[in-house]
Amino acid sequence: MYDTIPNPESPISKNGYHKSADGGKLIVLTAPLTEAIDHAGYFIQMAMASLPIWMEGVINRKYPKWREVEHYKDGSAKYMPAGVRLVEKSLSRVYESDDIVSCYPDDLEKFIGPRTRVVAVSTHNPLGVTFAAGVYTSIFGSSKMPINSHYSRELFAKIKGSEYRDNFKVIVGGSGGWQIIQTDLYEELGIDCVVDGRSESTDTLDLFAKAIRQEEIPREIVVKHPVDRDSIMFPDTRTTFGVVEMTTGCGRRCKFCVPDLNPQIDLPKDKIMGAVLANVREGNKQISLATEDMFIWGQVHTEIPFYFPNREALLDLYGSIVDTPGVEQHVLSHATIAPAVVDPILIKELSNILLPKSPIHFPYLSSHPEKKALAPLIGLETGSIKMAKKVMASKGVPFAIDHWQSVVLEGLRVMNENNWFPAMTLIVGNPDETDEDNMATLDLIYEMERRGLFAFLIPSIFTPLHDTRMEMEKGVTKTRDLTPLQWQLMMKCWKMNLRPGQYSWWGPTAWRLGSIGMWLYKLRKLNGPNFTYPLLMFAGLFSEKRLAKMGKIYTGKPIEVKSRRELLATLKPKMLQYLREDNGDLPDEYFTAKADAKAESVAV
Ligand code: B12
Ligand code: SF4
Repeated sequence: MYDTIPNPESPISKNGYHKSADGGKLIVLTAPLTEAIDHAGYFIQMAMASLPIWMEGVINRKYPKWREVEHYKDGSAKYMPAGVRLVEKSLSRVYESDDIVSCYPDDLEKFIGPRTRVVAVSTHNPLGVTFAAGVYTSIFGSSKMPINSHYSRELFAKIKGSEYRDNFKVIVGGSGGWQIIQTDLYEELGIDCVVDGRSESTDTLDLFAKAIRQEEIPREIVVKHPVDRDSIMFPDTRTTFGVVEMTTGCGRRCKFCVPDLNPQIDLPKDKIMGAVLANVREGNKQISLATEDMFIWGQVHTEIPFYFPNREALLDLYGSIVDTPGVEQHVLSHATIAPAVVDPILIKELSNILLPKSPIHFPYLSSHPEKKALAPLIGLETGSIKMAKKVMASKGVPFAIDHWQSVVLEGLRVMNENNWFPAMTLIVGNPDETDEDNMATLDLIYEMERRGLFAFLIPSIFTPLHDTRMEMEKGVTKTRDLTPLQWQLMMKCWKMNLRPGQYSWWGPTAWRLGSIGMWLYKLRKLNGPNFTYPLLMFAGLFSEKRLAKMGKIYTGKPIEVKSRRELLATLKPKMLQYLREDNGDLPDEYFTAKADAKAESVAV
C-alpha cells in the first residue's frame, strides 16, 4: 500500500506494504562506525570523540583492529549502541522484524533499496560540539573535526548519496541529535528530521508511520519521555559495550545538565537482568549499566531521600550482574561523589564484588592483588563555592554546597582507599567566571595532590547545552580567549593525570620533549600567549615553585578540609536518621534523637 514501486509478486506484510526480497528494508537503522564499535572498551570511543582526525594514526597504531566489526549471517550488525537497539525494539511493536534492520555504515548499500522509506541514524556526538570533546580538538587546531565527527559526516554523506534517496526520509535521534538542530546542518548532512526524545514514545512511532506513508515530516520534534519505569523498553539484542540502562534522570538539578531534565526513574531489576542475559546470549562478555548516578538506584521514590544510597539493593543488583555466567567484564558508568562520604561501607563492599571483573588496571595506584581498579565518571566541575552555588547548588546533597571541597576530598579518599580512581570532569570558562573562581578550583586540585589522592581529571570548556537552564548563557568560545589561570587549571589537571604513567625513566622526558615540540610547531600560534607558561609548567621545563616565584603561575593556598565526622555533624537533624551506624563517625545528636524516639515509642 505504501510502496511507490510495488512489486505485485511480493507478499504483503501486516502493515499493508509489499515485501520484496531485494528491494531493501523498509526501515534501516544505523550509527556512525566510531560509535558502534565494541572494541577495546570505553576509552577508545572517548578518545575518538576528542582527538582531531589528523591524529587518527595514533588510534590505528594502538588499536589496529578497531574497524573490524562482527556481523550476523544476513549482514546485519552484531552490536549497535543501546539507542539503536531501543529504536529497533520500539519499532518492532508495529513493524515486522523482517522490515527493520540495524547495520553498520559500510553495509548500508546492502539494505537500502527501492522500498526503503526511512533511514534512521542514532548518534551520540556527531559534530563534536559538546563539552570535553570539542575543547581538545580545538587546542590541536580543528574545532570541527574530531575523529568521531569525521566518521559521522562520512555516514551522512553516504546516505545522502544513495540512489534511492528520494524515496526515503532521514530521521536522526540520540543524545547528540541536538547538535544538528543547533548548527542547522540539515541540508548539508541531508537530514529531514531530528527527534529529541525517546523512541518508546507514540509520537516517534507516528513520525515513522508518516515517513513510511511518504508524507511531510517536521524538521524537529520533541517527544515525551516516559514517566513510569514500566514504559521504558529494554533491548533483547547485543549492545555496544553491553550498555544496559539502569536509571534515567538524576535529581541533583545542576543547571548545565541535560540528563537531569528527564524524570528520575530506576529501572526494574528483572528487566535489567533480561537485557544482561540477551547481551551474553549474543556473545557479549562485558556489561555496563548506563546511569547518571548509579547510587540512586533502589532509592527512587522511596521514603528515604535518594541521596542516601540503598546499600542492600545496589549490592544485590551488581552482585547478580557480575555473577551472571558469561559476564567476564563489568564497567561502571556515571556516579556522584557524596554517596562515598555517606556510606563508605557500600563502596568497600561494591569493590569486593566488582573489582574481580573490572577490565581496568592501574598498576601504580591499585592495592588489589591484580592491580584492578574501578573508574566511574564523576562530575567535580568546580572547586569554587561561589560558582557551585550558582550552577550546582545540590551537587553534594545531603551536604550543603558550602562544604563541596571537603565532600570531594573526603569522597575521593574513601574511593581511592577502595581502589576507585574516578574520571572527574571540570568545567572551565563558566559564564561570569572570575580569576578567584579558578584559583579556588586550583586550591582544590593542589590539595588533592598534597594528599596523594588520584582522579583522572578531565577539564572541558563550558558548553551551553540545549534545553538546560544555561542554554542561553555564553562562556569562553575559543581556546585563545582562555585566561592564564584557566589554561593553568587545564594543564595542571593533565599534568596530574600523567603521574601514574611517569614511573618509567623515559616517560617524563618523552612528555616534556613532545609537548614542547608540539608547542613550537603549532600550539603557540593557535592558543596564544596565555598558554605559554601553563605549557612550560606541564612540560616540567621549570619547576612549579620557580614559575610561581616568577609570578607566572598560581600554586594554590591550603584549604580547610572537614573530616567525615565533621561533615556528618553539619547535616540537618532530620537527615541523621538515614545514616548507618556501621560506618561510624556519627554525631552525638544521632544517638540522642534515637534514644528520644525509643523513649517515645515505649511511652506510646
Ligand atoms: C554509555 C555512554 C557512553 C559510552 C558508550 C557510548 C556508546 N557508543 O554506546 C562511552 C563511554 C563510550 C561514551 C562516550 C561519550 N559520551 Co556518553 N554516555 C553514555 C551514557 C551513560 C548512556 C548512553 C546510552 O546508551 N543510554 C541508553 C540509550 C537507550 O539511550 P539513548 O542513546 O539516549 O537512546 C534513547 C533516545 O536518545 C532515543 N534515540 C536514540 N537514538 C535514536 C535514533 C532515532 C532515529 C530516534 C527516533 C530516537 C533515538 O531513543 C532511545 C530510547 O528509546 C549517557 C548518559 C545517559 N544516561 O544517556 C552518556 C552521554 C550520552 N555521553 C555524553 C558525552 C559527553 C560523551 C562523550 C562526548 C564524552 C567524552 N568527552 O569522551 C563521549 C562521546 C563518544 C563518541 N563516540 O563520540 C553526554 C552527552 C552527549 C551529548 N551529545 O550531549 C551524556 C548524556 C552523559 C552526560 N551526563 O553528560 N558515552
Ligand atoms: S549530578 Fe551529574 S547527572 Fe546529576 S544533575 Fe548534576 S550534572 Fe546532572
